[in-house]
Amino acid sequence: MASGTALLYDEEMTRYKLLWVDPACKIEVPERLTVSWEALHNAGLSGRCIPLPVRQATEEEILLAHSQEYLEAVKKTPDMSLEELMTFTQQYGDVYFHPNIYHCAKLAVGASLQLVDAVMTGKVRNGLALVRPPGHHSQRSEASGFCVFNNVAIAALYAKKHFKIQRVLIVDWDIHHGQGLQYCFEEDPQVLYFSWHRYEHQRFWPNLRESDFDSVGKGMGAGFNINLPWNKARLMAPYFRGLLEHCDQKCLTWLLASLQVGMDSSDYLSVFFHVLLPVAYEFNPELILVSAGFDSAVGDPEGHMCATPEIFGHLTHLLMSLAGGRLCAVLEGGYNLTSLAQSVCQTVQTLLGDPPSRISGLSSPCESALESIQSVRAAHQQYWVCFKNADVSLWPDPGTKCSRLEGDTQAEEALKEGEMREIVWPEPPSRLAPPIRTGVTLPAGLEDDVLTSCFRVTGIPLTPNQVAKELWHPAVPELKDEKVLQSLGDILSLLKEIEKKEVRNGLAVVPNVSLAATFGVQHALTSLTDRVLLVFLGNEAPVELQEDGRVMLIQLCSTEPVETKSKFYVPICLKKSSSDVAGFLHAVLSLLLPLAYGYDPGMILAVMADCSLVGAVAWAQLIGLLQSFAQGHTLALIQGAEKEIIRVTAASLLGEPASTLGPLGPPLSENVKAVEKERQRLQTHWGLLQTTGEDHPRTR
Ligand code: Q9C
Ligand code: ZN
Repeated sequence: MASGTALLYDEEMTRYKLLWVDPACKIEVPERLTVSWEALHNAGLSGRCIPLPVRQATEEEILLAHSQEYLEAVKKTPDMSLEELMTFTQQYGDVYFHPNIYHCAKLAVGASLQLVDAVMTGKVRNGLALVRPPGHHSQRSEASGFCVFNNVAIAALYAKKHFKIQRVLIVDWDIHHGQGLQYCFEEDPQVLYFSWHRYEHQRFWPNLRESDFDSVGKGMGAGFNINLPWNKARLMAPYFRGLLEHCDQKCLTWLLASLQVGMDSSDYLSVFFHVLLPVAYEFNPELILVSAGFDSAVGDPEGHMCATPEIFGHLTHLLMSLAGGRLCAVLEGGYNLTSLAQSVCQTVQTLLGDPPSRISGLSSPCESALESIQSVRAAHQQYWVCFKNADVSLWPDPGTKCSRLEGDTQAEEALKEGEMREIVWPEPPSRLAPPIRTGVTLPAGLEDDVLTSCFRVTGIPLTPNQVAKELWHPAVPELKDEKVLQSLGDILSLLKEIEKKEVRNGLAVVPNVSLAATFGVQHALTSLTDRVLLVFLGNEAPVELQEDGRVMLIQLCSTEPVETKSKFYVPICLKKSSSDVAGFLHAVLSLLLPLAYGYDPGMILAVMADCSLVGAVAWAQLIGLLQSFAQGHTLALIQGAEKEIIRVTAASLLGEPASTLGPLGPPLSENVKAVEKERQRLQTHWGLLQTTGEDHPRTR
């Protein structure tokens, strides 16, 4: 299995800049690359990456996405005078040329192709190309939005051509719509393009009608273009100015901070759970390209969003379970140098396999984000079975909202006033990872390649007395069983290693999984954390857990569970779940992940009590996804000793990408119903479960 993270960078790409006055272009500066590079160096991250040489793209490669005429025109720019460059620039929008930009643009494409080569040949698992100029706005015969050649478009076409792959997913998390990418692939069913972007009903650049959610692709490519517009910012317009006038300086600062004009981490994650990830799993990509623009992070002068840099660690992690982990990130925008550098570091650290930071205080997506989510799910309902049963009663008519609203001008002025104020946010905490990734305690005779990379932990068998002291319910018959007492001693040692920060996560194969789970939860609450998430696959979960919110139990079972009103107990009854992989995945993406992000546990227990409930591959995917939480502190407990399950669990805990789930059919409708029932029940408590606007109370 491929391992390692490639980093592509060449100082040469800092050697062009804006040579005249243009307010629209002054933010695209060479320092964008140098600060990113230095931040990676200072955080000790670049040293852990595999450096790959950057090369120039060939003309043939550039022609994969661009016209001969356009290439010939750009080719002449190195010899142009300043005046000629200015004139040449004027035919395009929001872009500038420089005598050295053609050279840099060839390096930016070449770096992206080198990365694709390394990932597709298995030389590395994933990587990042730090490049300038960016690419996603550039079109067949047109430069646009600081972009000269479309790096990611060429990378996708190159991957299709040279590696004969049939499904490439492009995730464009830059805050602008990559219209160049959309135009390039809108008729191509082999390239799924997803973009979210600041839109404001067409009032934000590039102001295109076709950036709205109803542009779903054309012809054979219908369904393979997904636009999620952000429309929030100007809603306060009529009130904003008046408020500002009656404020003193301090009150003004507070007001601007609290009147979020941009989307935040809750909005971004909701879109991943309820739009991108379901489609991405159904699409089953062989390669993921990320148009990694960081102007979608807090502090950016273009995006004005509120998501902190940590979110990119999570977005990256959520994608790493797909395509066998083959992920190539290519820099696009990002204009606040501090925010950009932090976001780049978060992305690379996740690519390297370090656990993402915990994110606390996640709430509901805002009303406008919910409207966008609902709209895009409705628009794509006919193309993706994952949306078949989605509740999409409301589908706002696009195109009716793009006229200027009353109060727009005032709001724009007010926003400008806000823009001049410096936005501050806390520096992301350092993501220290314990020296040992995975500790295991196993019965004798279980040897395997994967398991040899794990750290063996053996404990001293507990006495029945000790067990009684640790447990809430001491009257357990198995107490005298030596094997049980040994396994509890093993788990105790494992948890102690985690507590000492020597070991990140663990796997224990145990004879009595219910008892082990109760013991593990109880001990974790005593010594490790105040919130444990217990994910239990089996019919007999230890449900007699405290009701004070210190434990959240998500149970996947095959028999009808007891009715519950608790917001910390989530039973999901799935029929034939081992064959209904799509139903299982639906439960994970639309219920389990949002709940876990909302709960923000300090420790995860993932318990496999009944191997017949879910196949090894689906389980391995779940274990991978769960490592988004609790700084990677996952303890997996498995009943019995089915070798394949043990092997894939250890591999996932070690950070190896799980095998793909393969093409997914439609989920069983009764399973979708079971999941939906729980989602409906819980969505007022856990806002990240929401997928529709209006009829549900806002919690923000
Ligand atoms: N304030 C990239 O992020 N200027 N390009 C818009 C409206 C164009 C952004 C002006 C921004 C282009 C790669
Ligand atoms: Zn951008």
